[in-house]
Amino acid sequence: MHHVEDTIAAISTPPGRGGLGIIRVSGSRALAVAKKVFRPGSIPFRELKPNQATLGKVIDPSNQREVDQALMTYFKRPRSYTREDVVEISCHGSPPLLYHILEIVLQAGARLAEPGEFTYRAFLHGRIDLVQAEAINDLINAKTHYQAELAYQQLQGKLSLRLQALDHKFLDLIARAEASIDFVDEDYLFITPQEIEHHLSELIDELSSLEQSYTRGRVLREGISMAIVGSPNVGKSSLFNHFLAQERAIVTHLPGTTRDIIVESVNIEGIPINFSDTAGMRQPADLIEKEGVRRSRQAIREADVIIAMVDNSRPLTQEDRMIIDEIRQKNFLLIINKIDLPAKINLQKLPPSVTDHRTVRISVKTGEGLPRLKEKISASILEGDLPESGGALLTNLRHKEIITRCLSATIRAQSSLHRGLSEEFILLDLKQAYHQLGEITGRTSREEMPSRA
Ligand SMILES: Nc1nc2c(ncn2[C@@H]2O[C@H](COP(=O)(O)OP(=O)(O)OP(=O)(O)O)[C@@H](O)[C@H]2O)c(=O)[nH]1
Ligand SMILES: [Mg+2]
Repeated sequence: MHHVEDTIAAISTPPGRGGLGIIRVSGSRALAVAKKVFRPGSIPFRELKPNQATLGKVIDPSNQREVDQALMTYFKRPRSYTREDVVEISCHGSPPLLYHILEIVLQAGARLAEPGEFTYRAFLHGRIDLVQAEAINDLINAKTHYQAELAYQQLQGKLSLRLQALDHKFLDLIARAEASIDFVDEDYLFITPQEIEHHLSELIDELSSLEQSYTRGRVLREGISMAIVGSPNVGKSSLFNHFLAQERAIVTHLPGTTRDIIVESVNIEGIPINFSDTAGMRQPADLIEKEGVRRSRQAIREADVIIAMVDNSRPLTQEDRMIIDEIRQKNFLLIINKIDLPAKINLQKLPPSVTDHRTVRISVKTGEGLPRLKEKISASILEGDLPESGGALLTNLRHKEIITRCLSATIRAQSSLHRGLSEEFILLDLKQAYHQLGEITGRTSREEMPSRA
């Protein structure tokens, strides 16, 4: 377990070479450690001011040799990332140099920080809650712009605020229900059953809406799966290659070129997508093609979004219609490709529900319609209302599972009320719900943590 009394240090910049490398030190001895290893250029060490970068030299105390020129910034507690005294030494980003300076810092009285220990201290000292600590990790690991934006909003406390509001509601309801039990003889109702009912249904609404936000949050965090399907030769692999910006799948003029599923991840409008190119669907000519078609069907079943492609330069075939029929229940877009060629396609026979707003006309060859297709894809995934509400989305499975448990406990409390059970029973579930909720923000574990870990 971590010793929170220790002064900790680590290289905070990523491994590898770069213009700058930063060593961070946090804890009660941070300044004392810095004093041994850093000599300011123009002022005595004791005159260093917080929040100001000072140019100077890093010194190896064992032989008084200069190691590097560096900037040192001192953040005085509690106005620092960890709420402890923090010193940052910004030197040149050379791995052997950084390791050498880290060693000097450790010899001067710091201990090597565990992974995530700076953030853990920020949590421990109440500067951030657990949701925000997790957001820092998400932000650092974000792969797309939206993921970064969502994590940043979570770090700014949007989700925490929404959870805090819930927390207060629970606490208020619990307090008033308890008072009604404790002062039952006083002929004064602290809360009527109608009021309890009102509060409970408010809580249930809010918890359900949070729970539902997880699906959209998950899309942004983990991405979705999307498959292109269609008859042979319509241009599926050509579009796939276009999105990948490389000639990943073989494209030929021969129908039946793609025989197996190819999956790659791409990033469309900031959304991470697991994208599959599939074998053209038709009456299979041989065993391999038969297996290919079976896999295409499976891809249709498993994908979150389907792109069904047809060819503008020829009339719809039996196969085209069969495919469109198979995907109608799914979230899909109908793509009419090869609009650079004369139109021979007959869309009249398709139901309006298919052709209305879900159709995009493109030519992979000339590039026409492709930007609009990207917009359509992101809109079909996000249903158009992002990212304003983004920060208060649940993106994390841990959070979602806790909210689900909290919701069930609240629903149990409501049914106890409906069955006319006494406040004690309702309170039991309410307290459990409140306890669950605290596990998201870390309130529960902080309450249970000994004050000195
Ligand atoms: N004129 C024109 N030709 C295109 C367009 N897109 C693709 N093609 C051509 O259509 C042919 C088939 O393209 P593919 O991408 O292999 O088609 P596919 O749907 O993957 O075919 P299978 O793998 O056999 O199912 C190739 O000769 C492409 O160059 C387009 O927008 N316009
Ligand atoms: Mg193909």
